[in-house]
Amino acid sequence: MASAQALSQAPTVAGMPAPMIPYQHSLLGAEEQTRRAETFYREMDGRRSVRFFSGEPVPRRLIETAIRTASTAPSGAHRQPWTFVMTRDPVIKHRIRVAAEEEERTNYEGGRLPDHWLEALEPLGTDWHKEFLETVPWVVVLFEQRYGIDDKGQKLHHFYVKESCGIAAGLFIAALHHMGLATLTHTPSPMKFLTDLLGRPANERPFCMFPIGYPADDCVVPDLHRKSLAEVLVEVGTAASGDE
Ligand code: IYR
Repeated sequence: MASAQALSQAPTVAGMPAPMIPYQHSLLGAEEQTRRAETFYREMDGRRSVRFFSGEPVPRRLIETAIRTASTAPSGAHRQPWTFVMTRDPVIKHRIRVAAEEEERTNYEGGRLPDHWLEALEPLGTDWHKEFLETVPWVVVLFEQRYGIDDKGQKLHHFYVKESCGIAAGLFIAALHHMGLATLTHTPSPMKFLTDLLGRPANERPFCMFPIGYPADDCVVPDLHRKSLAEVLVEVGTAASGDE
């Protein structure tokens, strides 16, 4: 019989039930659960979007591992509708910067961003300058695949593409933070230029871009505060007896 490992790597086939394998799960115990929950929360609460990077190189392997982590995201019908494009090429990063700044200049100064949007960005201190796109060691662009191509060259339907890519993006930034790297979830708008610049096929659309590196020694971030639990959480209904 094939090992669970081998089965888990078998591709699923549309219209065919996937073989079922036992789920590997370890019971942690209440104390360990609480410890892990708190530790992970504190770690993630320390993450910030960074816009000032040092030029210190980052090994390719780390970025690959973050992409592998991102690619564990759940996705509609397990179609994994994403492509991550990574580059450390100075010429490509320069081209990305020039094109992004051109779009952003039109946003900020050419009247393309409405006043309420400019006002919302004010506390972040952002403007059209995107120097970080060149100073970072790596730029990764996450493309959403609006549809797939099967092995016969036919279009393959993808489901919940935005949701799937959003979750993958979340896992990606968590993975980078966990390995001591910094990034910015960057969406210069419109992003069509990335499709052309990076030579991506017609079924892919840029979803977001991540400059990745170490924060610069003098890196600053806006003093933002996160909403309290009470502001983001609503519990409905009554607890079952015995629940905490
Ligand atoms: N994409 C622009 C504007 C921008 C939009 C949002 I929403 C932000 O949270 C930050 C910036 C830029 O990157 O400057």
